[in-house]
Amino acid sequence: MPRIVTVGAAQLGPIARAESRAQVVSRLVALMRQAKEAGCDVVVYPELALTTFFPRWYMEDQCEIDSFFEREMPSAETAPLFALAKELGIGFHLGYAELVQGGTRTRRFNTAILVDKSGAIVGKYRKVHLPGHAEHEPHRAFQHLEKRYFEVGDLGFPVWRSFGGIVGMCICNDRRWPETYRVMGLQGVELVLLGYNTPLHNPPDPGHDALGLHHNTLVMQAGAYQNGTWVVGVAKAGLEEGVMHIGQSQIISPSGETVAMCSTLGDELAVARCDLDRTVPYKSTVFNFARHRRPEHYQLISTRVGAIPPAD
Ligand code: CDT
Repeated sequence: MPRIVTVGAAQLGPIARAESRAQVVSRLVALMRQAKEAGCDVVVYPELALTTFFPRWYMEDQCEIDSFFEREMPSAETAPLFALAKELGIGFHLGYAELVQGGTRTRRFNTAILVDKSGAIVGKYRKVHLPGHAEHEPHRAFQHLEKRYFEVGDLGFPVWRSFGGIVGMCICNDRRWPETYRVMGLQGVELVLLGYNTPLHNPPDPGHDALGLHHNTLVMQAGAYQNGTWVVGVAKAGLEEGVMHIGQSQIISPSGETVAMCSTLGDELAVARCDLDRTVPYKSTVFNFARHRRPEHYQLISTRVGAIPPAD
């Protein structure tokens, strides 16, 4: 019997700075209804899906910075999303900026949650690989201040039994690191959900710009194949506050092949029926970790490489 999870990759077009949470949530609600009509079990929204991608701006006023963060989830503004999920019987993945108050200090994370078909939060992930910089770099065309506004996530890369399989999450830049997938792969992950905001222009090395779409697909396809898992990557796309972001939200099978992809830079749903049992041939043969991985040799090799004397 196949284990089908029908997934909707709910790409968002740009979100303006002036757009309210209520306006954004109404866009998310429309995509959720569309996903239900398409037979989806779960709908996946992008990274920081409730606001514009604010790390592009250097800000000093903490009140202004905190206006982009959520203090509770669900909140009054996001409650309609949870209510609709429960009413329709559809799960969702949502990225947002999380502010945690308590103890001696306030903490801020780039976070994603997994919500099941009853509208209950079943998983939370906090972004580990924060790209960019912490100080203002005025020479850049725009900033990428994730290192300033967020702490490194403190939850690791857990997986959850949900939607009839083993589900994991990561966020944007995490998708470029093989460790992200492998840590979840070692826990048997079958479906990785992730959102991204990726500017087309890379200020530190514009030479990458023409390869942005290639690298996006490359890293997610490699992560899927090398760990025998489905990967769903969802963009916030298009020209947002003067900065162009890539789209090509896509659903990738454990073979490493993209089976569905968005073709616009706006709000758009791409749907695929993901048979979680298609992970089995990969996890049981070429990527049977217990049988073929050799972690003890990885350690030996790195020690020996370090021991090679420098050339004259
Ligand atoms: N949001 C995010 O992590 N974006 C980065 C941009 C490139 S690094 C400045 C990414 O890896 O897509």
